[in-house]
Amino acid sequence: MRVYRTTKGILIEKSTQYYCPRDQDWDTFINDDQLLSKLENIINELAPIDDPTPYLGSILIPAVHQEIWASGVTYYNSKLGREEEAKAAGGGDFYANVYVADRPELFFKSTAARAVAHQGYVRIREDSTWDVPEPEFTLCISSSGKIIGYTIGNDMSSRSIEGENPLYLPQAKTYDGCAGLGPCILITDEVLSPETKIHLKIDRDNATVFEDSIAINQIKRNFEDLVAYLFRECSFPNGVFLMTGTGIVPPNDFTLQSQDVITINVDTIGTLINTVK
Ligand code: DO4
Ligand code: MG
Repeated sequence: MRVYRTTKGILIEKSTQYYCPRDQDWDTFINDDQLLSKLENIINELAPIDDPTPYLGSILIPAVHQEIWASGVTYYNSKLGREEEAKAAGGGDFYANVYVADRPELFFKSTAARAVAHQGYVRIREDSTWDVPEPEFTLCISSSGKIIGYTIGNDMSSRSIEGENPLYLPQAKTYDGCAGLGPCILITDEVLSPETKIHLKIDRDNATVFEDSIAINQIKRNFEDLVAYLFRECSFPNGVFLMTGTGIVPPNDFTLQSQDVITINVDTIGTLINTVK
């Protein structure tokens, strides 16, 4: 089942039918360890709506008071890209070391207010010269630390600022319009196929300028370990989103431009599309 937060209220999608529960507070609704059975109960009481178009045309970010965190250097491609980018500044080893360390790299990425929804405008920083999207399989986690669903994240990143000095990471990663999240949350009790693909496409002037895919089984870490580290000394009263890292790194001569259209598709979840402002 998929759950959307929209300007018209919550939308639940099951098979090809859509349901709209009334008067639900998003934070309470989503932060539920039994979310799947709650959704089943709700739709058993409701008739499907005739036309979901107005809801699907007004999708909001699936976060209100949930923080958005991110994992780093969880895929080999990310380790390689970062090593290269930070070499001149003497920071290459940090990335190689964290790739093999027990403790993962976890960082605070964004509040909901700094992130944008499906069809929203992400930004590149004015003081940055080298920018990429990072298409990331993203966990939706309840306040108790249970993974209750999955969504898609775009961890927009300034490679020029991050490459200048690893200590600049918060500035490379967190700024207004620094992330896309959505379009929905996939709620399922089925184990996702390890072959689940993350696909990134970047279009410029109606032509594709970069495209690549990676399967989630190429990740070096397991999702439960990432969550366990995140919850070690942090509590999340409304739950939290955790991006799990990028496995797709465009070539070094690629940088995003204004009006580029970034499309991230993950099998079974859906497609997150953002344009660069
Ligand atoms: O260490 C820098 C950030 C890494 C990251 O965002 C990623 O691997 O996805
Ligand atoms: Mg990332």
